[in-house]
Amino acid sequence: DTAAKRETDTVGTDELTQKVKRARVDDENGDDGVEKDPESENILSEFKTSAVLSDSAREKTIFIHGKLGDQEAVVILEKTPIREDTLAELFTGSKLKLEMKNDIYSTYQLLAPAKFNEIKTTVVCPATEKHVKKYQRQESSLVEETGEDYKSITLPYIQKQSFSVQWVHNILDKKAETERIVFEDPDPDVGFLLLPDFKWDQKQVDDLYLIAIVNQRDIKSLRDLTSEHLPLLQNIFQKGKEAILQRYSLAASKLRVYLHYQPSYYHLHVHFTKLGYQAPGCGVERAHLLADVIQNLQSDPEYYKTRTLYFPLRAEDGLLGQFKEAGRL
Ligand code: GTA
Repeated sequence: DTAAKRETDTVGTDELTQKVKRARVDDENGDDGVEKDPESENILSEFKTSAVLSDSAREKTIFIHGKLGDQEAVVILEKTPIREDTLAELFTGSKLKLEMKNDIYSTYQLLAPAKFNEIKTTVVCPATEKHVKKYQRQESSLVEETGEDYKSITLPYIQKQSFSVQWVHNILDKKAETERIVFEDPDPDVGFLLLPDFKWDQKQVDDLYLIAIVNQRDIKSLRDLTSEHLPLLQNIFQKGKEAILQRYSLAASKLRVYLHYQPSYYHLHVHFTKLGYQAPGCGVERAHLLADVIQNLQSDPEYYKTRTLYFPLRAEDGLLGQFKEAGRL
């Protein structure tokens, strides 16, 4: 059936991502650049670019739309941070080409060994039209959503139109990313899985990014939370912080722990990022600190059902169209 097919497709896509990741690790480990692992073939050699969706010289990222075989795909390339533990080898093992010298100032092109030139690569394939729009540079508008607007505009829209959460179910069902799990509480009500977000390459703690995915499958977002969920939220907060301290020696005071509203994926999850790291979506218009969420529900059990919530929507987001049609913008 369709659900089963979609599941196979998603697992297939995950394998694709794993292949890309393995290729990256192999490049790093093998100095001769010869591929020994037959699974590390470069699937992107077949990629045909159709458009650059967005790019940033500052972030050193580029989001590309194109085709992999006959399937639509989005490829995200991101240059990775320079790590302190690689500096000695970077200085001794590179070639240095002088560009200019003026008094005490000089600039060079440092030609580093291949293993330092990795580019973190994310592939979404097959990508839907919604994925293409998500990664396209667009202007945003701030939307004001009352509890009523949620019921009459947002909820019907997300029930029809949101991204598949198959990847989340694959994680919870241990069909994908099992080896990446950092912590697990199997309790069906207050339990969750903590694992690295796929935006984090886990090479340095400076841009640490993990997500906690709740075991309960029917909590869509912040809007569904009531005081009934306090034990769940407190459990994630407490055990998530402990697990990160244990695994990465990063104290709770160095973490930004928050939920997105609106999220992209409507299965409740909590973002754990390093405080100093400006993760995409950590601005005040989208991120809600878990500590505040807990306090708000303690003082008003129906806080998130009744309050007006504010969030940005991109120009091409169908939900924005719904708010406009309803005369709410
Ligand atoms: N471990 O398969 C997955 C997976 N997927 C499909 C999404 N996530 C996953 N994690 C694992 N395995 O933090 C992560 C996402 C995100 C979280 C969902 O789950 O990385 P959300 O529902 O609040 O959605 O959180 P959000 O924040 O809109 O999604 P996302 O993808 O982070 O997009 C926000 C912006 O971040 C994008 O518009 C883009 O500007 C930027 N971005 C997205 N992906 C990348 C990337 N790979 N590299 C650089 N920037 C990126």
